[in-house]
Amino acid sequence: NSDELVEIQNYATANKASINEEMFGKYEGRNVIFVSMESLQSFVINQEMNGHIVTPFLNSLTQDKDTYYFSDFYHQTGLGKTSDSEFIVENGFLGSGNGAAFFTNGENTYTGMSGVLSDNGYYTSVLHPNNKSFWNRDRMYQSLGVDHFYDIDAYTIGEGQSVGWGMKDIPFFEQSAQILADSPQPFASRLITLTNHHPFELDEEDKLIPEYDSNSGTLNRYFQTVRYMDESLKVFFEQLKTQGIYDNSIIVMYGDHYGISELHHKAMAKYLGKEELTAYDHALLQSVPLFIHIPGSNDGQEITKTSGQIDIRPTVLHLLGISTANDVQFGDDLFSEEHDGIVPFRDGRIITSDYVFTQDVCYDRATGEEVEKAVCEPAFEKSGAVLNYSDQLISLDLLRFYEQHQDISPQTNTQ
Ligand code: GP9
Ligand code: MN
Repeated sequence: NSDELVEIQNYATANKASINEEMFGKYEGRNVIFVSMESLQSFVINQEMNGHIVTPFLNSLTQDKDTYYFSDFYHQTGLGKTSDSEFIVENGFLGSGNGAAFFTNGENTYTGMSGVLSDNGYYTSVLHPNNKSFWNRDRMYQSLGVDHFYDIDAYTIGEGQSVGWGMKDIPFFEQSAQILADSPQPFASRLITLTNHHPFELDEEDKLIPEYDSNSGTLNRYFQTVRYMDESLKVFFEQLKTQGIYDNSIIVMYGDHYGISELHHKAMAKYLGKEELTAYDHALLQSVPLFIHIPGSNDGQEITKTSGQIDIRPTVLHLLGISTANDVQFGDDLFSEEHDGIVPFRDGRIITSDYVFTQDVCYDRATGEEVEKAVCEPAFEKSGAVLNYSDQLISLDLLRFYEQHQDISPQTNTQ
C-alpha cells in the first residue's frame, strides 16, 4: 500500500546527496543525447590489442577539454541486459532481481526521466533499429513517458547496411542525426547501438583491426566490433556538427553491460597478462565507461570516483536545472561532494573505492587480498536497501501512489 512507498521515499530523501551549486542548471535548456554503447567494457579504453588501438575516438574523449570521463563507473544490470540499463538510467533504481522488469512489470506506473523531461518541455525519444516489441520496449516506453520510439521502421536499411542483429551502427548514427535534427528542441533522446553485440560479427569491409588470438573466438572478435562501434561514434559526432545540433547538446555515453562473460576467463586472463582471474577480478571487470561530453564546457577531466548507472539520472537532471528533491530514486549526482561511492550490483556484489565484496568475501581493493568481512560492512546497509527497495517498487507497483503524496510538476513545486 502507499505506506510502503512513504518508507522508501523517506529513505531516498534522507540519503540524497546535496547538489553542486555551480553545476546545477549550468546547461539548462540544452538537448540531451544519451548513447547506450552495446556491450562496451572499460578494459578496452586506452588500451591496445596486439599493437592496435581499440577505441581511438573514445580515447581522445578521455583527454578532451569538453568531456568528463568517469573511469571507475560500473554497470548495475541483471537478467534484463540492455533493458535493465535503460530501466536504471530512467528510474534511478535497479531492475528486478528475477527477470527483466521491462517484461515482468512493463505496465507499472513509473516516474521515468523521460516523463520528467517531457513535463519540463522536452521532446523525448528513443532511437533503436530493432523490432519495437523487443524487450517489450513499445509498452514500457509508454510507462516511462517516452514521447516517441523510432524503431526499425523509422530507418532505411540499404544494401550492406545490416549485420548480425540488425542495422550497422554507422548508417544508424547517420540516419539518427537526421531524425534528431528534425526533432522539436529541446529534445532528450536515447540512442541504442547494436553492432557490438554477441556473437560480435562484422562484414570484411568493417573490420578495421585484426582479431585477437586467444582460445575464445568471442573475445577475439569483440575487439573488432568494439573498434567498429568506436568509429561509428566518431561519425556520429561529425554528423551532429553537420546538422547544427552539436553545440547546444549534452552527450552522455555509457556502456550498457558486460560483453565478455566469465565463461571466457582463460582468454581474458591472457589478454590482461594474468595467470588466472579471481572473483575479485571479475567484479572489477564489470566497469563500463561513462562520458559526459558538454561542448564548450572547457572543464573536461577524468573523474575516478566510484560510481554506477544509477547515478546518471540525478546528474543529468541537475545539469539541466531540474530538481530531484522529491524523486524516489537512489542515485547520487556525480558532481556532488556527497556522492558516496558505494556501487551495489544487482547480484549482491558491491564495489567501492576501498573494497570489493563478492561471493560473500570482502577484498581490499588496492591489494586484492581477502580481508575480514567487517571491512565491507559499511556498504551493506545501502546495498541491501537499494536492492530491496528497488524490488518492492517494481513488484508492488508502488509508484502508482506517488502523485498522491507529492505533486511532481515543477511549476507547482515552486509555490
Ligand atoms: C536488442 C538490443 C540488445 O534490441 O538492445 O539487447 P541485449 O541482448 O544486449 O539485452
Ligand atoms: Mn545490450
